[in-house]
Amino acid sequence: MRSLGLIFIAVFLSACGTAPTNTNSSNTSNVNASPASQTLTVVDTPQRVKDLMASRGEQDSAQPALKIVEPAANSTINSSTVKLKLSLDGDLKGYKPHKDPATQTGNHVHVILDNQPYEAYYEIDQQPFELRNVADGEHTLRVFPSRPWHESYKNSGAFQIVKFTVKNGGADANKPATTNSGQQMSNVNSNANTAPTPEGKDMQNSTSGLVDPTKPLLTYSRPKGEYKAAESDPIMIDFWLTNAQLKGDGGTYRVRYTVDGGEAKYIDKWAPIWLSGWAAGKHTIKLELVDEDGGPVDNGSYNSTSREITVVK
Ligand SMILES: [Cu+2]
Repeated sequence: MRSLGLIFIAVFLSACGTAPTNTNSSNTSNVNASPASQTLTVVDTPQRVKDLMASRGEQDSAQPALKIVEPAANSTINSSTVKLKLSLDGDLKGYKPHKDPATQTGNHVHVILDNQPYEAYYEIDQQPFELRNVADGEHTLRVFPSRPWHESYKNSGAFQIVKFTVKNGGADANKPATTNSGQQMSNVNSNANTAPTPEGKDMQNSTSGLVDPTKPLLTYSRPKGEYKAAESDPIMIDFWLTNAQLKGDGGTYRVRYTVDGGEAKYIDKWAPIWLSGWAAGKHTIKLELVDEDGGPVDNGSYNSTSREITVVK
């Protein structure tokens, strides 16, 4: 509420012509701006990403086809640790998930349990991946391949969703969510020193919504987490769409985004957008799938997702 108030004050001041001269919208340096008065503008893909694209040869036009081998669709798992196995196929053009140890970046797969923020899975054919402390109940798992800068591949076959159920899994409902990606085994009874350490993480408690995978579905992907230095401006919004074509792509749907509860804006073509002008601090990004009149399109509540990110300058 306080930040809304500040926006109104800023608008009022500029309407009266008494605003400082450095608040025009083309000024993206925001030297004197408070978080409340940020003005976001859609900008071109940043040069650093264009350079990365160019250095990757044909990979950007790959058509990766991802399959969820495990958990099997509609299976029941009697454990709170859910092992994930993927297979990658299709026209890869050199695309391969792998984290480069030097840069700590690389191609990876976004893995989404229910409607939680995604986890990154890098070594999909080298190391197992597990979701830990998964609560009893019905769940969905969504996966899709991503580039080092977290832009998803959007060809058909790239996205997969399965439903599964955890029964008597014994997850600790009181366990607090961990915020880092704890790459070591969470249990202490492991004596398998020779096994590769699984990638994975303790999950927050959640269950699936009443999601129908055959109906229009918006999957929130980015932004997520903390943004620093060159990555903090511009910041990419990216998402996956299933069974829904946007207005600008010949369909009727729209994706609505709202930052910090401000003015709603629309994305009418399925592609990432880059927003510049972020002030340091926490921000909330809401992505919604709506029909051509702006009405909500519900699918188990997944089509309206809010995430908090932190911008560090
Ligand atoms: Cu990513």
